[in-house]
Amino acid sequence: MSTTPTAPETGPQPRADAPVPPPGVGLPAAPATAAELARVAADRAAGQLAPPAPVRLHDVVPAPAQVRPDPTGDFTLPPDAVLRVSAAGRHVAEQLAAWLRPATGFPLPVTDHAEPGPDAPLTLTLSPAPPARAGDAPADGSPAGDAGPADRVALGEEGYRLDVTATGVRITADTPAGLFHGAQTLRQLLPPAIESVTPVAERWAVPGGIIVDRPRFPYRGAMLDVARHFFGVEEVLRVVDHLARYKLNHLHLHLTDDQGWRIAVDSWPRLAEVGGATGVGGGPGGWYTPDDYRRIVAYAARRHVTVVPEIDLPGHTNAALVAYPELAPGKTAPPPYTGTDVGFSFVDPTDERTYAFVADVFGELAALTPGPWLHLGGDEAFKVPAERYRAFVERAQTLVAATGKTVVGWHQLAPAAHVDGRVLQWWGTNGDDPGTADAVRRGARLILSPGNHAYLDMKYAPDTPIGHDWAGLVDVRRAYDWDPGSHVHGVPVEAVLGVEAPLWTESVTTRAEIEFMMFPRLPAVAELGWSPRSTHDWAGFRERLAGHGPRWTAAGITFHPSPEIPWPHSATAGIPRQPAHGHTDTVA
Ligand code: TNX
Repeated sequence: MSTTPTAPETGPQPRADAPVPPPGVGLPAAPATAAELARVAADRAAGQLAPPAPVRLHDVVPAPAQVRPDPTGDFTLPPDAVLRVSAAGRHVAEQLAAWLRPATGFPLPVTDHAEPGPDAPLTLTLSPAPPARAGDAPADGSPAGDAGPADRVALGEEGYRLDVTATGVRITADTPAGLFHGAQTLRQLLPPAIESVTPVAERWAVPGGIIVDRPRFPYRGAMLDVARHFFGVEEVLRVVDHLARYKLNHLHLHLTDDQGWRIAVDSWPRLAEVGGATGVGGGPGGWYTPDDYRRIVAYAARRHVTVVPEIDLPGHTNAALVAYPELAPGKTAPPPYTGTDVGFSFVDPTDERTYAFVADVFGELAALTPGPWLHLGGDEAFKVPAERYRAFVERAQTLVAATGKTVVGWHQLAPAAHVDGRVLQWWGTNGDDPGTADAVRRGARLILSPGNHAYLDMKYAPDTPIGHDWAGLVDVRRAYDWDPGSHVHGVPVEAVLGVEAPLWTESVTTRAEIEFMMFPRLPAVAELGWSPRSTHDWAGFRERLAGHGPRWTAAGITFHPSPEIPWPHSATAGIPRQPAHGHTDTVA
């Protein structure tokens, strides 16, 4: 069931200086009959009476680089809307239509630009952006805020332009990724009920104006630890959707740890078969077959998310040692580990067999992974003496680089020699880190995951029922109030590749608990990665974020109703204050 929304031609009249609608769109020039005259008059009256769009153009998370609202340009999606798309953007248009069909109940057919047919109210176009003009604001700098005349910034690999007028919505980008991000923005500009999986009676209004947008940093990610507790493919795909909503473009999978090895390796089959059979608390564990992993990678790729697989070495390897005692320093298998301590295990750095294992595992993983990154861990190898550790890491880095991929590792890798392109993931809690700054001077780039701001496994508050607090409590403000561009002393913004929010899962066991820890902090970190620093504003962010609560409720996404956010009442109704163990879906 749905109401009959106002037809596109009945919206408020465009201002004289508003963009001219393409021919064939808008009011008929000269109605021929009295009946047509009456219809146009009625439509005009309805347009004047239509309430403003419930969402404001400024409400998008992450905040766009440039926003220029035009209240006379509000648009209402009609039931017979068609999406017209240039060929290379077809897949994005199909995705957008699939997001909008369940709640609207509209058929929303997708047609090719090149095919004959009426002009459509929703148009997605891949076209090279006009070159940036001298004096234009850089998209990653200031001043941004409202889009002024300087709305011709180069859109780049991921940018887009969204034009909403009374007669239609147009998204333009240079790449499918840009179109996809623009489509996610449009989704957020529709009323929250757009997230409903069943048809809703609603006026599907979009606020008028122009958004020109592109990211501040190229790497924006989240990590899911599938080693402490295993999460199946469906759970991971849902996490990919969460990332894509907020324009995050990397999913780091922590695939191995003491408690479980989660990816099948043909040349070392016991890694998954034996090492994958355990998990924290003695649960059944699990692992991904190559086909499972390919499915995740492909699903993510269609959402412009790159998978970054991690094999954690030389520590965090108890599960591998259980499977292959020859890798253990004493050559005897340790008992399987289902606790939550860290730092006790390591592969034997003095045995050549260990390096054959490293080469085989990363070789197979590289073949399965289209993305450019392989993460080799490197954290908390407390039992390996510093010199041994450094020598091991330097060989492992070389073996990873030999697969043709770029090495990523936790910032404990810093003392090791630089290898081309190397990226360190910094998880410290004190930005005064000379070792990391030195590695950056030697060529490393940084992904920022400060434990006391970006760690999604930290508790929000003392009474948060799951999570850690070794890095302190991380409420939404703490997740939001830091600057990746200047966080580590001596690391210039040019060396910052981006941000990542890791979710370790020692105490996280269900889909609902994943979401409870991610929302609402994931959008906070996403905004730090995407939005120009000049848009940073806690007061504005909490207001914008509040409007997302009803969206998550409608989409069945569990979230922590943080008291810092002025949620509308409807957003928190029905949301449990604490995640229920064993439930995957706590919201109707
Ligand atoms: C530290 S941060 C770890 C993980 C734990 C996490 C818990 C890092 C690279 N290693 O092994 O799961 O703390 O917060």
